[in-house]
Amino acid sequence: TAPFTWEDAFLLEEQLTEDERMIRDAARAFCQDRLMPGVLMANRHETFDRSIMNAFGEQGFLGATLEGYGCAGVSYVAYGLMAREVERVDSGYRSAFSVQSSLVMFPIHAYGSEAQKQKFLPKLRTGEWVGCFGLTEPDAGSDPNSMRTRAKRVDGGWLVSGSKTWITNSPISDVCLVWAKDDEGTLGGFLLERGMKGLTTPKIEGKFSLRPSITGMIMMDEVFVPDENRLPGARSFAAPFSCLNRARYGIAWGVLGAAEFCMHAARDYTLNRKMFGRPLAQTQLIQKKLADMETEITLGLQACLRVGRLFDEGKAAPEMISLIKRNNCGKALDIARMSRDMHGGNGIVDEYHVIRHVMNLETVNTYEGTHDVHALILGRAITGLNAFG
Ligand code: TGC
Ligand code: FAD
Repeated sequence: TAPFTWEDAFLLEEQLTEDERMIRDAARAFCQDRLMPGVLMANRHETFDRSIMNAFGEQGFLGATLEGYGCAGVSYVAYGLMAREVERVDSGYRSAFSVQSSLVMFPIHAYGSEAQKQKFLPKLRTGEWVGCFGLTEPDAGSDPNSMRTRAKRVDGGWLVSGSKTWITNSPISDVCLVWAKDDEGTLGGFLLERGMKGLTTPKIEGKFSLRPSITGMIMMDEVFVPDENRLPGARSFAAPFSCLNRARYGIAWGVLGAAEFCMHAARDYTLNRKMFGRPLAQTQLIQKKLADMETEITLGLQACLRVGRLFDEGKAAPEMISLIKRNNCGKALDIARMSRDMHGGNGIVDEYHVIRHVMNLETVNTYEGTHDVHALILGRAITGLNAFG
């Protein structure tokens, strides 16, 4: 009979190319050596180490799927494998990586002018500059179409006014990609640069989730944005949603890295801890929990690989991405909570890292389209009826 490897139940390894395996191995080593040692204190003190962006740049992580401008041009499967390794350490670090790559560099690459690409992409690629993506507003979360931020036409450019909230990296960003409606009600993407008059980016304090990531607002009081800073190719919501497709796809891989960490920790802990004269891992209930974790991680990874291959062939529908984003976030959150429970009292201590993943995954289940919003996207596709009204 064929052997069974619990760490790789469906032999994902065999389904990757040699290049993808190399990228994955390098990403795993970098994340464990460079990111893991500082994460406990970053979480405890709610601090983001800015130099991580430069380190991502040195590793070639930022904008890795893009062609030209010094970017690596790797496959979407390779991008997913990187996200999985980063999020094995922390969802907040994966946020920093995915926002810069999929939500800032991708739209400039896809919808920007040649001058915008030349000006922004090389510095974003190295991490010398940090970017953020401003779509959500205090009164427009799941329904970004109800946004109030406006870009008023003036001589030579636009006066942008409004506020964005829950914006990853905004307090440390050199460039903020802000989505706003113009006088005609057409959606546009505007590149606001640090130092522009009327632009401030206050930090949101007191998060109990994603604490190693910095989150803030973008406040805009008639910020003058010259014509050359509007993305010429972005003319509707299809533009920001095409960015979200890429980030959501990366999240679907990423959360399984967090889930794998939590499962491996639960396995180690219950093998080593004895209660009632035997290892906890030798009890039926614990084995059932490990079997559930193994099943969901294995099915989730296989689904990611399938959608990743379709992405690389240009055949990934947005609903496929909703399916894996929703499923994998929900399952990863369940797995992290289960692992926390299996650690008993120790499970609430940050040194075991599991409670941090539980807290983080609450955010990941909510951002980039909540679990229920993705159900409604799928429901719309299944029934042909739009529940969003
Ligand atoms: P709807 O009528 O569905 O679509 C409007 C236009 O957009 C097109 N479109 C898409 N195009 C590409 N990919 C997709 N996934 C697309 N979804 C829609 C659509 O074809 C249409 O195009 P056109 O050319 O005809 O205008 O719009 P709706 O207003 O009914 O939208 C409904 C809904 C709920 C699906 C949408 O608004 C939605 O996805 N809401 C969730 C909001 C969200 O995900 N926000 C994310 C903010 S960014 C973030 O959270 C970053 S966290 C990052 C981190 O730290 O890692
Ligand atoms: P709401 O839209 O108010 O939803 C509240 C609840 O109502 C949810 O359970 C939702 O599922 C439910 N709901 C909504 N509509 C319906 C419906 N029609 N039917 C049934 N239930 C419904 N945004 C950015 O633009 N850029 C970023 O970089 C960014 N980073 C983030 C970082 C963090 C840490 C967090 C927490 C959020 C971030 N976001 C960002 C915002 C994120 O995308 C939003 O929080 C998310 O889209 C949900 O919007 P909301 O919080 O306003 O919730």
